[in-house]
Amino acid sequence: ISILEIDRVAQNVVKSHLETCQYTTEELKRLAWSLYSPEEVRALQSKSCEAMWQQCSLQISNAIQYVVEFAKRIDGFMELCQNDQIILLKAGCLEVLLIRMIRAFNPLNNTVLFEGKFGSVQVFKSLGCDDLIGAVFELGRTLCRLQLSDEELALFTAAVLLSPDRPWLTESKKVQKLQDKIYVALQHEIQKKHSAEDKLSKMVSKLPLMKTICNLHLDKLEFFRLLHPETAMNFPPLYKEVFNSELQYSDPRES
Ligand code: 4D8
Repeated sequence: ISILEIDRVAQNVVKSHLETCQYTTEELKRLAWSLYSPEEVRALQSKSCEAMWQQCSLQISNAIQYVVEFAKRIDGFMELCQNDQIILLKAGCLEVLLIRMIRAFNPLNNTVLFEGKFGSVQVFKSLGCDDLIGAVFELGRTLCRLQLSDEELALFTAAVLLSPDRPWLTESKKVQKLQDKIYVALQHEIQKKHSAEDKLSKMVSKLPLMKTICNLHLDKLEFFRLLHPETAMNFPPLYKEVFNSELQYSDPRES
């Protein structure tokens, strides 16, 4: 592949990322000052488990819409068959969200942006998913240590989305080719800076923890659905579509 093509890939992916991030880096910097007050934290903690799940699924569903838009703008994604587009989005969107989370994560005080303010693990207490939340915050801390630029973030999330090893893909060779180019572009981007040469392998080494978190989230959701079927039925359609365990032919690109 030519250097020209790699540059074109990088430009397209970075542009798509910047156009589909709901907050700019400047906005996030300003927001970092607004923390939940102790009273607000107490109020969130005393919410019912159902209400908090509803709130979180809404936030996730909202963020997924931007990931779907990101995918659509990546050259080559829309040329994949519809079946594969759906498989890649369903399998990859939580991982992408978890990587995107570092833009909205403050490692200095271990807080994340949630509904306009920064809060610690305490904010999510009433979900009853301490292990899941603990793992999410741990990932946030370790990913933040890598100090990824928006360019690196864009290329990394695109590479994760275009994973050729997702089950049931029909054209995984096509996906592989797209991912290869993105990884070359990412390596190229990393080399531009004086950053450590093993940065890419450090990034890739976080993928197993992300997979663990995704599986933990699915387990929690399944259990929640058993306890509170009526609440789960009212989760946002996009959240249900993406995380439904049943095999079904829904299309997250349309919600
Ligand atoms: O840009 O859309 O504003 C997390 C959710 C991020 C989950 C969101 C969340 C994000 C996962 C709320 C609940 C990551 C941004 C804000 C909301 C991703 C946890 C924190 C987006 C990046 C930060 C900032 C709870 C946004 C993991 C797990 C959910 C259950 C339903 C149990």
